[in-house]
Amino acid sequence: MRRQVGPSALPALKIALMPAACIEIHPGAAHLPEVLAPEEQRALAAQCLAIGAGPAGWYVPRVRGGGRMRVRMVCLGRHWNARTYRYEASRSDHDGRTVLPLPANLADLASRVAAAAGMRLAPDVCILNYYQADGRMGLHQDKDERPETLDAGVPIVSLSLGDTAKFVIGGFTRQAPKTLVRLASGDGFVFGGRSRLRYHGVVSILPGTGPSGHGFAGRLNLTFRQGAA
Ligand SMILES: O=C(O)CCC(=O)C(=O)O
Ligand SMILES: [Mn+2]
Repeated sequence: MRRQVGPSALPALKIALMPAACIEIHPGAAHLPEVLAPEEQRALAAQCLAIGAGPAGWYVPRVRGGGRMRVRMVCLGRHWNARTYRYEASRSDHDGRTVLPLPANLADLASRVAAAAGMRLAPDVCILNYYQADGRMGLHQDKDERPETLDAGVPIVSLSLGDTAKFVIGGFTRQAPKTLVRLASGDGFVFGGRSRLRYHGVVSILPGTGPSGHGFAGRLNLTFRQGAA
């Protein structure tokens, strides 16, 4: 059973999605600017930061070669192991802690953002990424979920909070031409269908571009996935 995570003092996050523009970048890949209203962004950021500050919170993954990723991470629902590229129940590549459950309100939010882009998602995992000013994420495919999920084109839903990121989405090889999308606070990005396996990454963070009053510096990103269990 999924349980709510985070201090009980936090208000339950009731997201009334703003009527958002849905900008098609490729068939199956869409940018939804400001899908979250400012107060919804603040509540979501508070929930993410509370999770990250708790036990089994933020850590910096080390990849296969031993290098450190340029982002702090927490996985909810299942843990993504940066060395094996597999999902697992505990953080065996870091501290062995049991992964935290995916809060029901976050899963529900992701499903509704997917629906706003005309897709269906019942996520079992959320990866929280916390980027500092020098954070980035290299070009990659999200392909570690179950083959049937990938084959069906079940989307990834990404939500961004805080500083704007220069996000790129390309094709099905590293060399394919890329489109730059600036993901600002409150933006959604959904890629599924024929775009599910497109290469993508975060080139840089634009420090100081996030809204004031969120109570954190840098950028939070949540990516929701189905098929990790
Ligand atoms: O931070 C982002 O916008 C993208 C994150 C991402 O691609 C991932 O976590 O796999
Ligand atoms: Mn990704």
